Amino acid sequence: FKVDRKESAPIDGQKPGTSGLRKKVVVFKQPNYLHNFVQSTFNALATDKVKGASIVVSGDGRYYSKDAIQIIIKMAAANGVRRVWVGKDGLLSTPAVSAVIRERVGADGSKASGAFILTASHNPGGPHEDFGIKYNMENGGPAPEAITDKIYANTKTINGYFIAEDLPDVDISTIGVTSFSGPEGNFDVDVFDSADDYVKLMKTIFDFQSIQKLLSSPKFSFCYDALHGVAGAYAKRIFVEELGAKESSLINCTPKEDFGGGHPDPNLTYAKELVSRMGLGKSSPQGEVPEFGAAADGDADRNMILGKRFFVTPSDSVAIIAANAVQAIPYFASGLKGVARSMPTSAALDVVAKNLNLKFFEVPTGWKFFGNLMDAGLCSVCGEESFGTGSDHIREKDGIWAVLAWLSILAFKNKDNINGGSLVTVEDIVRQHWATYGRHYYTRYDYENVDAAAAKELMANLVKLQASLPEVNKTISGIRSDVSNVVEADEFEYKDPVDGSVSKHQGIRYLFADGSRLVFRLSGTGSEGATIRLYIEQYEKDSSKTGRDSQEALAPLVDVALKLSKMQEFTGRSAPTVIT
Ligand code: VG1
Ligand code: CO
Repeated sequence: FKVDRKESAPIDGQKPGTSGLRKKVVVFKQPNYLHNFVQSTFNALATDKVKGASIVVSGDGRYYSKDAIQIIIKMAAANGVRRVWVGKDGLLSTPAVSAVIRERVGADGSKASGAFILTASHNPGGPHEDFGIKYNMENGGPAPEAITDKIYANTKTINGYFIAEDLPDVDISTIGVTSFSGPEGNFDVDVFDSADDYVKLMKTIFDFQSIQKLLSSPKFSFCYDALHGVAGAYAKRIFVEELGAKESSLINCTPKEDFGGGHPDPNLTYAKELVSRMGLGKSSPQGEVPEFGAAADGDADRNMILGKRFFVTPSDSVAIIAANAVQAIPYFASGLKGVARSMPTSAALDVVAKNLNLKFFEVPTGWKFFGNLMDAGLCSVCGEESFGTGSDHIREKDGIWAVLAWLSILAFKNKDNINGGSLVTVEDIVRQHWATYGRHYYTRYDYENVDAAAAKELMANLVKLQASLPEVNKTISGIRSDVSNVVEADEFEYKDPVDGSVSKHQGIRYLFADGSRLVFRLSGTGSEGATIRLYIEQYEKDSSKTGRDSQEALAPLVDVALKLSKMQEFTGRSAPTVIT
């Protein structure tokens, strides 16, 4: 092939958000749009991470992925990349990409220096929905802000890109290596099995035999919903082939370009089929309710964990995994290096860290902040309230890992009664945890696609209010007499303890005397308008009061949050789009 240089010019709005660049497919299909972003990324990387390097290109299989992969292959060739690794059919979950970067060794001993991940995660897919792209580094984690800032700056000055236009499209549905020769030597496209490397890694972390025993016990039943995302490509291999679950345990496990028209977000609103099977829906479920249920998002880095008629909040989930990891998961047998959560995530993990005397970190929203801690050996288990849980086995959150972690804990708690005695259930484990550590009642209200200017004003007003806490407390006591006082309020700022970098404006916090918290943030992953997230949390230590309904327990605080922020006045919304 030969290398062509194409003239181009900057296109507005290519600033990567919390997790890469996410826009409508029609935006990505504009001439040069994807090309500009890819070239800007190559230009932001050190030369040796591009020239002669091996890079991974794959994603959750959403609409436009196949076209994008061919474009990126041609641009990689023209930019002097030595090989491109592609998961079969262009499919690799986000955690699998991270695992491939860290673990996979090519036939000739090559290792990947980074990856383009093609996903808009939990956003819907299809011709009128979202596409996305992000770059992950050599450690397997999302590019840090220093790099994403550089990419963005490059998109504002770009005047051309390199592409090998005469390179034929590569068949990515067949495993094998295709070689081409170009002006600077050979260029290979290596199509490989999407699951092999990931499955191998999971087997080094968990005790598959004990999980298999649990899954095959007649007392246990299981349901996994991939919401037609890429998790389906792993669920069949791991849960059915390796661990012996029944095929009928898997629902929506065939990856689809449009996620079957659904919203691939594993929560109580969007994972409808699973929610109803687990006895949590409005109508009564058909047939027996499984003991354990879980779901994933489009790119399989998120997870939702359910018990029989029981929802586990993600904030509780990471705390419970941390509390049980050393006994239940072989990978952690020698102890946890530390634990971390994102700022809006509930403080359930803090209590575990304190009790177990573990290093603890609170970082801004977004997985990229955990990577530095893990690389420095400071953190083993971490999580976010947004259904993200993971560990230092890779540098992304990991949906299937979280399910295997829960199955491991269930297997451990039931190891002596798998044949006789009654099963220790998901609900038992959570209630036991609350009895030991107290409970953090928690809910999140999302206001999606709000007018961007109105959202900004609402946030600015909340910052302004922070100047006078006595005023705020007067307002609050006028709203509810049963809510305690605000003792501190600020905008969250984070100084990375490893590299000293500072991230400002990471969310507005109101901290109450009784440990309750209200947090307001603007989403960084939406593709249209603004999304306001309101996080509400209240701690209950008294074990006789940890069994209340969460929305009921939080009602006074919700009331205060909505009135203090003037949510309806600013946004015109009388109710949130989604409550989790
Ligand atoms: C959201 C979540 C955040 C998560 C991010 C990426 O970001 O709140 O916790 O890390 O999505 O997840 P935001 O800025 O919209 O609140 V994924 O599964 O979209 O890669
Ligand atoms: Co995701």
